[in-house]
Amino acid sequence: MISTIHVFNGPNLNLLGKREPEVYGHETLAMIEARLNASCKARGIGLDFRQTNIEGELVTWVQEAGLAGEPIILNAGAYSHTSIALHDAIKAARARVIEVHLSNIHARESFRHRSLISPVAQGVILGFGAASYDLALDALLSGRAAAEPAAKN
Ligand code: CA2
Repeated sequence: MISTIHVFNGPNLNLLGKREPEVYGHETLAMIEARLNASCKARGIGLDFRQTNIEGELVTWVQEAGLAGEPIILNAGAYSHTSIALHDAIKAARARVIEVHLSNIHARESFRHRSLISPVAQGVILGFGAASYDLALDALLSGRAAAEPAAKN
């Protein structure tokens, strides 16, 4: 039984809907949060939705949710491509982590093609704009994502 789902957002995602709509769409982070909140509330599940521009804060949040064994939807932004610290935190977490991206990172600059967190995520959803978050939430709520964290290499 899921009691709380965490959605953690990394650097610059606070700008969503305010700049570069051709890449990231028109929805703001607050709009995504409101929609996910409605889906969770209807099922009596708590939603913890946050954004930070600080790498260490994301690491701490993953550690905390991991200790509680609560699932995480994570858009780590540019830290997805650079952060060994996040990779390690996810690997250590007892919680399931679904990596999401708004854009198809493989169709963009080559420095975005590699994600250091994909190998330790339960699954990855990308390229569907703001709907990437809804698809990740649906995977958790529908039970289509396995209930236990996958083995993490
Ligand atoms: O596609 C995604 O979700 C990304 O995680 C978004 C990150 C980017 O660094 C990743 O490679 C892919 C960037 C988020 C920046 O968001 C902005 C939104 C509006 C204006 C400027 C940046």
